[in-house]
Amino acid sequence: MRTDFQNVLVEQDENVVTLTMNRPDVLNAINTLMLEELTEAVEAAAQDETIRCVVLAGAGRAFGAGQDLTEFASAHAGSQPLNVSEHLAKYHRLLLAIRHMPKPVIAAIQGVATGITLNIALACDIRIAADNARLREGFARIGLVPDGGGGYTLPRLVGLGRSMEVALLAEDISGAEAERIGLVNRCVPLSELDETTRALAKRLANGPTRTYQLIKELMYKSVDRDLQASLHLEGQLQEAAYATADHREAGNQIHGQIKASQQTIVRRRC
Ligand code: T3D
Repeated sequence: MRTDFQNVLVEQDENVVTLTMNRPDVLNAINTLMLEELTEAVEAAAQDETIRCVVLAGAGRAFGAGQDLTEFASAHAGSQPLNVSEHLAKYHRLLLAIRHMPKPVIAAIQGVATGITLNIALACDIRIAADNARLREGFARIGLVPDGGGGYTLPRLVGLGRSMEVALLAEDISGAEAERIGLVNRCVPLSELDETTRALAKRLANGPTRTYQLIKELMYKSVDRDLQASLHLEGQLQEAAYATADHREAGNQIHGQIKASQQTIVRRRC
């Protein structure tokens, strides 16, 4: 995949690719170019079969400070008012590309993660936060509703009551508190963030990628369905999982182990 982006660093280590939002001087605030580049990189990672896990990170001392407000302000000041739906559609393309990624996506969050950058992290499958993380649904502070899928992901991750508090008060949430309420999966010391993320990414990259894709589909579709529909989907996806080489291989191994243990029992009985 392309690696010569201006605002996104692309580093591949074996089957893991790390996409790093790279405007550290402005805490990785997302401008038009970064959004285009990140979307292109995420879509390319989805297609690239040498990649089996994607990590999203921020350069410097922050994960990201949300939409670039200077770019936003110039759009507001211009003679043409910003077409909000068109503007948001570009973010939606990125969010859907992350959600539909046929392999796991991990967000590694250090320092500030606010506004739409936080909501991009919430679209990822797993979030690891450093203990210096400051997560904030900052939209209400600038008179906006949580966009970038926040209205969807937030209540599903932390529940409706808590998501109201998070969105209405728009206060900083520490990494430890984010772990406690389920906004992130794990909070680790900053010095361990890279290593923890790398180890998890490698573990996932060495796992059954096709099965992970099916698990993602099952989980994400099921949160929007009733039990009956989820059970129906589960049947369809399990059929696909049964057909994978990973399942056959694991099944053969387990079968071999069971046979071996049975033989031991038989021998003991003799
Ligand atoms: O529909 C849409 O697209 C709109 C959607 C918007 C969704 C959103 O993302 S809403 C949230 C937007 N983000 C914010 O409101 C955050 C604004 N930034 C801050 O409140 C503070 O910078 C932080 C609390 C994030 C960090 O504070 P601190 O003291 O650690 O750093 P700083 O000194 O404020 O920031 C460092 C630099 O980054 C600074 O530039 P300078 O002065 O050194 O040249 C600052 O202006 C710049 N920066 C920080 N955030 C943004 C930014 N520049 C552009 N846009 C930003 N969002």
